[in-house]
Amino acid sequence: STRQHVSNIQVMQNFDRSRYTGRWYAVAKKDPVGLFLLDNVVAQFSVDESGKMTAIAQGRVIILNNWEMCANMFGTFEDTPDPAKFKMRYWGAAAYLQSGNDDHWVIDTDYDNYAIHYSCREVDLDGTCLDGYSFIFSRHPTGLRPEDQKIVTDKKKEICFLGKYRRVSHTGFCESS
Ligand code: FEN
Repeated sequence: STRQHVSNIQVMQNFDRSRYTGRWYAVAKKDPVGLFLLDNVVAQFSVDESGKMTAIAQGRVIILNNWEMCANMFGTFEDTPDPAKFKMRYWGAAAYLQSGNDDHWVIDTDYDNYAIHYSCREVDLDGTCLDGYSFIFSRHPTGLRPEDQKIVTDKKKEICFLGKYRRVSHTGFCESS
């Protein structure tokens, strides 16, 4: 398959942020280089009265001395001319969690069942993505519906992350905290 320029990646047409609000369970993820969320990742998107999108995310992390924690992360989104492309500023509730600024693109979603998120952190000289991450989200804690799996596989190919995803397990680790 041909390598894709990040600038040529197709994103969701006419993205509707209000239909995207609510809870999304990560069912698979492609990790970036460096610190990230391990598993039990759940995201909750909101849109405030002025139309600004925000989100909170939880996920399991292992900090120093193999200490398991549930990380609470916050994100605020800056709009861009493309309604499906955002700049996300993120930080953690705890000081040991890394903060940053990432692209946040919605590649595809039907709003009711699945969503494919993409973030390239570093673009190579040839225009391809050198370091990035992606989440496959489901509205259902049990995972993707069989009818959505082909759509998701096709999109993973288009963003050149096919074969780089790991399943995200949900063990209830973050539900008590
Ligand atoms: C996203 C959508 C909803 C909102 C947000 C999202 C992104 C979350 C990110 C999390 C990063 C986590 C980090 C963890 C960390 C896309 C789900 C906000 C980008 C960076 C450790 C691990 C071990 C340690 C210290 C810190 O910092 N983890 O010793």
